[in-house]
Amino acid sequence: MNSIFDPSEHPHRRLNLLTGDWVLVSPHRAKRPWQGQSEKTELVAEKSYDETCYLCATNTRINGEVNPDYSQTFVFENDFAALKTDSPVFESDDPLLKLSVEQGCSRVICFSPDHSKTLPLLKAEDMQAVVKCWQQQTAELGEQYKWVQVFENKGSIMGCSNPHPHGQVWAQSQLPTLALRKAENFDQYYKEHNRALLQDYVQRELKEGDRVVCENEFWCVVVPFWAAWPFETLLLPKFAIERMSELPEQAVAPLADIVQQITTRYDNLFNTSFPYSMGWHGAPFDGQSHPEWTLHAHFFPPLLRSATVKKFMVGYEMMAEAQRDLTPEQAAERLRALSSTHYRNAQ
Ligand code: H2U
Repeated sequence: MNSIFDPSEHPHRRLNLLTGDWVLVSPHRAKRPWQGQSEKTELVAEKSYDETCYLCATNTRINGEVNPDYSQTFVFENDFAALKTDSPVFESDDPLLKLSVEQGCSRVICFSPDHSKTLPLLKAEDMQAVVKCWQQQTAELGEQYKWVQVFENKGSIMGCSNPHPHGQVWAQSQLPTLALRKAENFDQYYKEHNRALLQDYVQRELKEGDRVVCENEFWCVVVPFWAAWPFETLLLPKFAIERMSELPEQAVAPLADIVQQITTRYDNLFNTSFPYSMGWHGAPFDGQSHPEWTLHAHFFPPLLRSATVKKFMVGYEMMAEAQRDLTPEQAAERLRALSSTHYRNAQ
């Protein structure tokens, strides 16, 4: 083995500054053969309207309510909400069996009435409507709840229950585990450097360039240095902003653009409707300013080497820590090289 360290050759660990978790990078393993499980290719909805879909306009949902004849986004209270507004307050500080009742609400966001249009396929103005909906929902729920989680599960492989393009927003009164951990790490960095961690990080990534996938005047997408999923990305602002609710008007269209840039590249990677879970993290709504926080989004896609072979986070990952084969730099290079025109629009 070569005695000079080469990150694209030699196993090493990288620290995720946001979670405090390490990830093991084993680049030489990318060459191993695969005879394991294959996933089904994601079926792409062809029809703009499906009479059996619970989310299409004018259709009846499972609880008997009829969806309006909506023209852009449509938000409704989840009929099977994971959080309830009126759970009775209760705490148990038992050292072995701790419990704390949580109050909150969960809503479903239909991105558009078109059953076949995932985010990269929406018209620019319809994608902007989705961004404004994320902003409006975050602002509204932030009035009442400390944490507002906007996210999208895309594809059945990620547990998405309905092909109609949609996301969700959950709001709750306590900070969930990952938000709390991130808040602590942002706080510590701010105390040490008097700057927001992610504002320093985005400048560093733009300077280095090899993990940048795409960018515009306001936003950029990188495969983070510490990415765990093969094609995981981080969407970052190039300006100071703490929360989605504070999005300035001039950054809305560029945000819609960058979301379409990254999701188009994802679909083009394996010529499939690329599955992922994505979500937004911004400063908690606790009535205070949080200069240590920077609004950002994560995309966590499960696919590894084709539309049908996914990365399994199993034995070592469950028992020790996350592990990846191809390096974040190699993943960024592949995503960057892809066309920014969606393959379904290219013919
Ligand atoms: P996912 O596909 O990401 O699971 O989200 C869809 C949500 O939509 C799911 O949480 C809700 C499910 O509870 N839903 C309704 O609230 N009403 C319906 O009629 C169908 C689905």
